Amino acid sequence: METATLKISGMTCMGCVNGVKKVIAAIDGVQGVDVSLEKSQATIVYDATRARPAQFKTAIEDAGYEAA
Ligand SMILES: [Cu+2]
Repeated sequence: METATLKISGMTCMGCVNGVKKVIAAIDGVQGVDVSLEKSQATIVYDATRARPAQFKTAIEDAGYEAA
């Protein structure tokens, strides 16, 4: 398993956090996701043979936030 950390901007409440969690968790190969509103950060544990960090960024952006 690999761990990716992404900085997310645009999250303002727990609804945003849950929305981000949901889109990340829906990606094939994602084992676990933790999103911190305080740190504006997502920590994602994933299977590198099935998912790529670029997909996380795209999913977050599609959900309406900025990811880096
Ligand atoms: Cu919100």
